[in-house]
Amino acid sequence: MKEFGLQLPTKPVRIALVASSFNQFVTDLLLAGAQDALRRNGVMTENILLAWVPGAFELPFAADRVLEADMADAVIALGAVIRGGTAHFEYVAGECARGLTEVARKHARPVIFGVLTTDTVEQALERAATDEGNKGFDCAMAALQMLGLQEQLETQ
Ligand code: INI
Repeated sequence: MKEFGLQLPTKPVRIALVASSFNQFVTDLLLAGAQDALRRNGVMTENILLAWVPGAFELPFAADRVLEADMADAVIALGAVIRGGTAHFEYVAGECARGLTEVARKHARPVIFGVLTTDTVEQALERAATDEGNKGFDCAMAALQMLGLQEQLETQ
């Protein structure tokens, strides 16, 4: 059996962070976590791009443009959609997830879903915590692991 495990890329990679300014008190924490994971794993600052969008609904567009311009090998989309009793939640969260999936397929590059979808602000902050369980950190690791897998599959 041939097995390809979770491995970090051996070559330099370019990562794009696309972040939503809606609920920025949460996305700032996700961003800090993602940047921390990238730096700890040797991604040079000059190989990290950061693009802000107004809300999670706009994340797919930004991811698509960045990949279309070949500015990154993988995109990490960061957002926080908090229900707060509005039906808008379903549309924003659903279209964001659907759009990001479409972008990943279109460009055949990893697009990582770092968008929190929670009922409350407290739940969102819990998942963006700086000490443990930061979703941004986890998403950056996922991006690197997917690029590591891609590298293994392309060179085997
Ligand atoms: N955008 C978010 O990122 N999070 C939310 O919780 C949210 N809510 O609740 O409405 C939200 N709405 C804005 C949306 O993403 C778009 O920016 C807006 O509709 C303009 O297209």
